[in-house]
Amino acid sequence: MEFRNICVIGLGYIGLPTASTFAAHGVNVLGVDANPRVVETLNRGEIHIYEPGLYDALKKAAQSGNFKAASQPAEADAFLIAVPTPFQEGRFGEYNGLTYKVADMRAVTSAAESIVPFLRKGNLVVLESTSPPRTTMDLVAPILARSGLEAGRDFHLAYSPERVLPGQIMRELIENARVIGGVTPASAQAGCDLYSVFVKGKIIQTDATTAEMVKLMENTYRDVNIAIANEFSRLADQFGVDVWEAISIANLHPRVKILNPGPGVGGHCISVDPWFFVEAAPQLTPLIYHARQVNDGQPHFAVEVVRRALGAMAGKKIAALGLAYKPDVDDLRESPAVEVVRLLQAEGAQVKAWEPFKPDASLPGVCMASSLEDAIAGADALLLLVNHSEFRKLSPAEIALKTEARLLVDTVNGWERGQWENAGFAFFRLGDGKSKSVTLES
Ligand code: SAJ
Repeated sequence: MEFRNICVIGLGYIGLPTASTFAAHGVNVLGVDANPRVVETLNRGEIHIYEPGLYDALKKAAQSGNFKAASQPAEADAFLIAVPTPFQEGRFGEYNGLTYKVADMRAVTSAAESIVPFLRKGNLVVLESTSPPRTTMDLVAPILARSGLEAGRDFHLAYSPERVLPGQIMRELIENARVIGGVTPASAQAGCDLYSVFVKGKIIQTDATTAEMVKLMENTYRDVNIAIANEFSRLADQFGVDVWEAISIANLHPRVKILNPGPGVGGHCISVDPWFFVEAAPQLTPLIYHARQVNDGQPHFAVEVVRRALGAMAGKKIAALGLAYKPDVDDLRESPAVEVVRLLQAEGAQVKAWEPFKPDASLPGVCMASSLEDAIAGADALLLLVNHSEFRKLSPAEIALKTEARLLVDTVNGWERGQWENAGFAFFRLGDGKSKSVTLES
């Protein structure tokens, strides 16, 4: 199949890079977003999110005339749905006394509904949003059937998850292997024809539900593996062992690859997607459930480390460095760093947060600093929450001149103990049992 015009619904972290990559490869793309501010920003030639390389790609796409943003879809050869699938705020499911988070599929539902008036025979519709198993068959196909056309017979329908890593999206979109699950083999083939426009990695065709499950399995696998690293950090702390050293030694084993502990697991993918399995089959997912519990509990462990370093928290001034959910991105969604800040404030600490990738972030109850200097100047302690490259490069001696703080807590293993101790700082690190022997509280 050939695709001249496509419509990408949802212009966020996945939809926008995908739209601009198609446009850069000569496809005429209409980008659709429900938020009028996003549409207006993009049509002005500006951009509402940060992702390395995205701004330049979009600029080129707009200059070539291949990209335009709008609030409503229009007729096209293919429709891509790349909208968020978060979990529902404040709503939980229950199984055997355990509560679990449930998916909020409203954005997928309304994106599918918005396509109905424009769907024509021979079109292709692809769902990219990470979704609970069977969403393509049981949610999207019935909505599209309201057009009077049947998926697999009159038009093609496929599920093709994005699997790109924020921070490296523009490269991974092209280079990663891509799975395409069709409601029929012909639908998978149509999806393959579409993505072949730019994908250089292997394209694997399968059925829609397998593709949905592949995506959830990947992120669940990572979540469970981070959970064990986080659990190791608590154990190491208990036994006076430096978990970072222990992990680096264990990882010399040819069949061991332990991930990094930290203040928790955030973002809109790994901290959300495993719940889709739990919601779909709570009786089958005790491991997945408990891994989520471990990772969601990790900000409390980070706070415990801070408490140990600072003693009573009331009135203590803490400079929190980083709020993003992981290094070198501007995304604050489900960020464990934000959770740590909130927990510290609940204990009476006065936290000032500096996030270089989103200095103008506005989070209820969180006091934002205007610069690194502003955050650290009058602080009692520095708290490293995100391993941003620019934090790793800080010079301890220079920082010592800019702050009254002589104590720091590193939750991400971003800093060298010796360097900071030489500059006069008492050094505490999450999962580093060696910090236990230092007691500053009088
Ligand atoms: N994290 C750790 N320790 C680690 C690795 C990560 O605590 O060793 C934390 C991060 O700090 C962050 C969270 O986990 O808070 C998730 O970060 P990530 O880099 O593991 O993953 P994401 O959410 O940015 O992207 C993931 C990727 N999935 C996998 O690696 C299996 C990506 O390929 C997916 O496309 C993406 O989810 C998605 O959109 O689903």
